[in-house]
Amino acid sequence: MTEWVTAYIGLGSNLGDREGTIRAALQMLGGNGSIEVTRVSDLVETTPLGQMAQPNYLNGVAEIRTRLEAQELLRRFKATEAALGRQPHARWASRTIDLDLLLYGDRVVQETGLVVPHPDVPLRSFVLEGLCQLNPGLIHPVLREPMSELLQRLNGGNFVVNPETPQLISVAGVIGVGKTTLAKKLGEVLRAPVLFEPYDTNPFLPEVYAGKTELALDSQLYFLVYRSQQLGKEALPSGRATVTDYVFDQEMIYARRLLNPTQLTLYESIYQPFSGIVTTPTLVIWLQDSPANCLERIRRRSRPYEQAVALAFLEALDGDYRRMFDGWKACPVLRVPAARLTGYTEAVVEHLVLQVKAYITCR
Ligand code: A4P
Ligand code: MG
Repeated sequence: MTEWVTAYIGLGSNLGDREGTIRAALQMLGGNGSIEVTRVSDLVETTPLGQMAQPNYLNGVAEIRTRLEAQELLRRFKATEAALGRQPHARWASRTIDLDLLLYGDRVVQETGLVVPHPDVPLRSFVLEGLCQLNPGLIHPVLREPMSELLQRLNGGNFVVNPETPQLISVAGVIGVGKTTLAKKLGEVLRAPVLFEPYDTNPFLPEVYAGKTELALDSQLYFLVYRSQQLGKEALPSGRATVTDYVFDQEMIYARRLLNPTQLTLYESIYQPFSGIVTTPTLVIWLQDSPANCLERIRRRSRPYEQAVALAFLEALDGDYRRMFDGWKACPVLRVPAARLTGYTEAVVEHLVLQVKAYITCR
């Protein structure tokens, strides 16, 4: 027995009377003096994660106060699961009831058979929504970010870390925001290869910037071919991090801005098959700054052909990125204001890398 600790339980069921079993589990847990169930979130219908043919889940979160040690609490969960008919099973099989210890106060536990906070918390909207509903100010004790911020990164999605696929981290944002610097830094700290945008080898780009719009299609095709080679499914190692200083999908943004209607129609029909063969990012880092600040950086780095870029163009791109990421479902999006990275201090980099690691596996 210990002093009273507030903890959060992830509730899940996808067999039998799902709601009845969840309520019964909470009643059983609360039926002894060492656990008090204080609040229960809405229970929501979710489709099964992990691409298995299974019935839908009912998921929710409960807040408890407990005097049990974390390991003892987990034993109670397992006993309750067994009493409610959960069969010994393969990992991630259908279950009458699943009780996960999401948080135990702000303790961090890394023991055999028990990891707290539960590593899937940052990946699941239905868990974060439940936590936010019960305690809007709750901070993730390892990531040191509000649960509401973690929720926003998922855009309503639920994700699974898959070590069998390449762990692609793509840095996105308008020209001049500082993507390359950030990508290099991440590559260094994660000891991961960094793939750069081939802007300096694209023979058409300076001419397009100089006003030769008839070469815009050539320039876009150059990027498309080069990027699809960089990001081809066979090109990146599985289970390891790779960083890019661009996101593949930005190609459509630039195409819409730079191509005339005839070029765009042709480009779109070519884009589709290419987009099918590239690796989907595991995480996007969207670096954000005002278009005026980006223009200032472009002036300072003085790549000659970029000097023609106008503020209005950067403003338009900024809106395009916003629209793209508002509807982004492919992976979590970590929004980083450029001002927060000023000087890339050790503390800033450490915090950023902590966030990144929550969404990938690094072998
Ligand atoms: N374990 C370690 N840390 C913890 C913790 N903080 N809480 C160990 C609970 N258990 C923890 O768990 C496997 C082992 O993890 C335990 O022996 C324990 O020592 P388990 O509950 O027996 O097995 P599981 O539930 O299949 O695995 P796990 O890792 O808990 O996965 P999840 O997150 O429960 O995933 N789709 C939807 N839509 N909704 C779901 O709730 N759940 C799963 C299972 C798959 N798909 C789903 C859902
Ligand atoms: Mg479980």
